[in-house]
Amino acid sequence: MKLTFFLLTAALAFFAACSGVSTPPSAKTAEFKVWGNCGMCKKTIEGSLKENTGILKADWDTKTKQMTVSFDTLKTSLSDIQLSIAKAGYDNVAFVGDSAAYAGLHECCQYTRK
Ligand SMILES: [Cu+2]
Repeated sequence: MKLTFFLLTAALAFFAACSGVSTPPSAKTAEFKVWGNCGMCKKTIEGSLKENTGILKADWDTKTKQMTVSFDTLKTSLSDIQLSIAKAGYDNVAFVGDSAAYAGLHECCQYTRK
């Protein structure tokens, strides 16, 4: 009886710990290149996704220029994400950055375009 109770409690605790993580089953993580220079670029690139409610996590590496993004595939798509970044003026593997937005970037952020 005691053992059953213990097992049940353990199982419940385990389940609670798992469901506590808010990663939906439809979540997906993708990695792609975004051209940029510095920490300010990082803010702009990651900030361009702020209004996208499907984004779970977004991180752009200033050194490797790799964008790692976790998103809910039911709410957004990889090309939606890449398009938002391009609209902020940043070239990426899928889209060429918006020229007007690029021209408005800080001098140090005007990365060398391909
Ligand atoms: Cu910059």
